[in-house]
Amino acid sequence: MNSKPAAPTGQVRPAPEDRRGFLKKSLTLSGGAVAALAGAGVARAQGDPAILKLPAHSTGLGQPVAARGYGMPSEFEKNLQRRESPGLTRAGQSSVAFTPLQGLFGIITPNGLHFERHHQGWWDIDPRQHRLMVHGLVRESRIYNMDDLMRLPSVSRIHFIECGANTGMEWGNVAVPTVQYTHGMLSCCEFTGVPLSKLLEHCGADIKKGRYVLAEGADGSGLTRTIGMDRALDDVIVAWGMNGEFLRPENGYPLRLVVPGVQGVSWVKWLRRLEVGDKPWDTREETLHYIDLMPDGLHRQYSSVQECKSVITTPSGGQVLLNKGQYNVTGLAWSGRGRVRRVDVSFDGGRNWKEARLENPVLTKALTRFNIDWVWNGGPAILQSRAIDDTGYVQPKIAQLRAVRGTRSIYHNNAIQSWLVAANGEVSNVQVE
Ligand SMILES: Nc1nc2c(c(=O)[nH]1)N[C@H]1C(S)=C(S)[C@@H](COP(=O)(O)O)O[C@H]1N2
Ligand SMILES: [Mo]
Repeated sequence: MNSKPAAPTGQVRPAPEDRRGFLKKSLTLSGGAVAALAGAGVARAQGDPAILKLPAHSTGLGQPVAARGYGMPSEFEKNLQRRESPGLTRAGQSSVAFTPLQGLFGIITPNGLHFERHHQGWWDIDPRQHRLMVHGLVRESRIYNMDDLMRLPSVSRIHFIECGANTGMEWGNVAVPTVQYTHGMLSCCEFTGVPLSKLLEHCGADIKKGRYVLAEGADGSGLTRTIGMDRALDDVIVAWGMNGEFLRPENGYPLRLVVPGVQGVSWVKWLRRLEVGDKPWDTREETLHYIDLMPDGLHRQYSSVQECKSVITTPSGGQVLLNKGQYNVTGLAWSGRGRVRRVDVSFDGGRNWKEARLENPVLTKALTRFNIDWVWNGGPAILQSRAIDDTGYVQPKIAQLRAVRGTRSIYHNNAIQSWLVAANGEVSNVQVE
């Protein structure tokens, strides 16, 4: 197989006369997601040298066990990477690397592909040196080391994390070509840690007077966010585990806050301090940033729940359908308020809708995978998905969102995404009123 270093999926432009060649290359470049696009017409077994000629792996001796103490993806999948959107920020230390949603299956994000967002760079902190202080309106201020924390009763829960700025570049108009950049500030993992409620109880927090908790990170940005006490006592986790292993350094090793349903900025990484208080702190990251500029010129603050949203990940911008016929259309849906109840898919820009299959598990405040069959007739088509959560909230069209929020927002864009499939099979990002 061809293993040339790859261009990003969005830039793949196959020569029309070499469709088989492109199919091979797309397998190499982008893994299973594009392979699925090959659709029908691949049953050409007779005379196929890939079957008739025995390859080395069928006749020789393979690699021994533990050749790699920590396993790595196949050589053929090396194009599936987190990527930085060129020119988004001036310094890589205050930037974003997006998750390649187009190449993932199911609902769990592999740890090495979890998106990254840092305000002042990431650190690999020695867990023996790390401390968490809990103080303020508590009976007893305490300082925990990692061993202390891991002796407390822990839970493991699957939740999505989405940066409030996800899809933010698309407020004014179409801005970026692929689902990696439109929706890739989104990941979903199983997190393990001690419920914040247990820690607060352990310190004797005054939950009558202390209506708020402040969380602070140990990185240079000293990132701080206020969390309401009701939420703090509900499902927030002080977490060290991520998909069965310790958090990755980029994602807050050795300790981060998990605030299910709430925008990423509240998921404080390298968590070092929790303070119980009687009013919101109104820190920089909740008064100047992560706020919504409304059409009347006022800023909306503390709009931290990520509303119901969905996106088709295959086919999506930058991918190419090789020929007409049968396809599996797949995507992700989620809601910061609970479970996804239903996802509808349109193939004609929102005129007609069909209900998609939700794959198990369908968990609260987690990504939900949906699938739906589609027979492409070879003509232009506009694909959309629309999610409804168990509160009955329906994901809005971009025009509905703009009618309320105006066009100058950055954060909290949960609009329906449209992908245009052109007659030549190329898929691109479009906006439909
Ligand atoms: N200490 C600290 N915590 C932080 C940040 C940070 O820069 N420093 N970034 C926040 C933002 S804006 C987001 S979206 C999430 C991103 O988490 P991730 O890098 O694990 O994807 O972490 C949040 N927690
Ligand atoms: Mo964020």
